[in-house]
Amino acid sequence: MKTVLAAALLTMGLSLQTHAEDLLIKVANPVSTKHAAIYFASQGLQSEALTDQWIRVQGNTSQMKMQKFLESGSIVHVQKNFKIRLQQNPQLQSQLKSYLAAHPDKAGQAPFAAQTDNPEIPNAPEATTGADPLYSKQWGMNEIGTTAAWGINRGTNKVIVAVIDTGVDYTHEDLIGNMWRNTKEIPNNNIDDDNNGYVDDIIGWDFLSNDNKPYDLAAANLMDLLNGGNPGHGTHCAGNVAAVGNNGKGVSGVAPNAQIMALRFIGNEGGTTAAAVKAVHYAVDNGAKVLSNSWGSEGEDPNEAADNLALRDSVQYALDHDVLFIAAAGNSSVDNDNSDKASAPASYPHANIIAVAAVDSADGLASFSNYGAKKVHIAAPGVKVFSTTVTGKYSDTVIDILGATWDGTSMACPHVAGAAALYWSAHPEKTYAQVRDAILNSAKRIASTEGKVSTNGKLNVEQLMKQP
Ligand SMILES: [Ca+2]
Ligand SMILES: [Ca+2]
Ligand SMILES: [Ca+2]
Repeated sequence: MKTVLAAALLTMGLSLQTHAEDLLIKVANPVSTKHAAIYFASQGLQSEALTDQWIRVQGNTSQMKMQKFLESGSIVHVQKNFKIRLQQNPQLQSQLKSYLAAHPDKAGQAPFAAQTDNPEIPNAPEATTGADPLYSKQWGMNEIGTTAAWGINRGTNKVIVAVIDTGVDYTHEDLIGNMWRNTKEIPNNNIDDDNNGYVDDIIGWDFLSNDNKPYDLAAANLMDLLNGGNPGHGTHCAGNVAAVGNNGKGVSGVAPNAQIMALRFIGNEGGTTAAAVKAVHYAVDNGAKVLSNSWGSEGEDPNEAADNLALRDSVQYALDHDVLFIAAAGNSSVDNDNSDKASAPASYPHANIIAVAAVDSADGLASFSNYGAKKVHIAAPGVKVFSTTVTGKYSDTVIDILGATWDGTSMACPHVAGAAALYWSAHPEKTYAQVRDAILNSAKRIASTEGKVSTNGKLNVEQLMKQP
């Protein structure tokens, strides 16, 4: 054990010199993270328990300081707190680059209507009825057969989908009615009534700012957006999962009656593995059955694929609790089966993952979409996708001044998450494996995905809802 750990420390670049480090450490049972935290505090290190087994340690770690703990044999793994980011929209990035090259004075221009962070969480509104007026703009919904699917079952048995992303505009008129409500928590009393470790968590949590308002705060200027900032990503994803259907407003998600649990962990600077782990655990522990994950890494850090055990453990935690982990396959046109730029967590081997590629309205595999005959499973609409957007709007373009549309495996992933919720609602007795099989077995074969995804096809919700 000692040799393994010494090697682990060397890999981490730790030496006898001190370093400002941000590490994730897995402790062996029965050493609790609480006991580990006491030890780290005694060494002048800041630590935070992420789960029963994972602890984040920050500060001037050194091999000297770690030695005693290491020698006790109570550490299983030491790794970096790897950065995590949104899957970038290639069209948006190239248009922004050209625009800012031609108009350098516009770098500070606001891409979106002004937002104030953390608005109050509105109460769930009275239900309204009526056709969704913008439904016809949702080409993807028609392509995957939602109308026929809803004729079979609209998912009245509410399934919770965690949108683990940049947050959600929970004040949006077409989302607020389907936000998950933590009924075990009394709002605004500063007490953790349900004792889940989070005070006044009503609709989810913000793991980036550590507050109870997972609001989708978008990039404040064009330069931030060019540098990978948030285009209001989570709000767009949430709409395709579960915008309220038949409420006379806007659009509809694939699962028009599902509940959206908003978990924010990515901001304009990206996110971290530690926050992702906490978000996944929160989702699983608080009742989500489906996790929608339009994020990941794509080979930025060569050590990550082998070394990010903390993230892999969190996907396993979801699996162990019968929860599906839907993941965007990635937007760098690579083969996830073979490339060292394969996207993670989409390419992890866990049996509860469905990795999703993107297709356009003509059934073409999107040029940016990652693929993989083994590690990518199904395609879904992911080009020029219409949905809810921040500041209460709806659109298929990201910002008004540029033509870039909402493109990405990020947009494809929530369609599959919504489909999982819809089917699971109709068949609450099924296991994650059965729901996953039903989704994959009902895929519609299309030429562009032959040999590119394991099902050779795209999401077909009508056929899915006909599955026994
Ligand atoms: Ca409370
Ligand atoms: Ca917040
Ligand atoms: Ca609607």
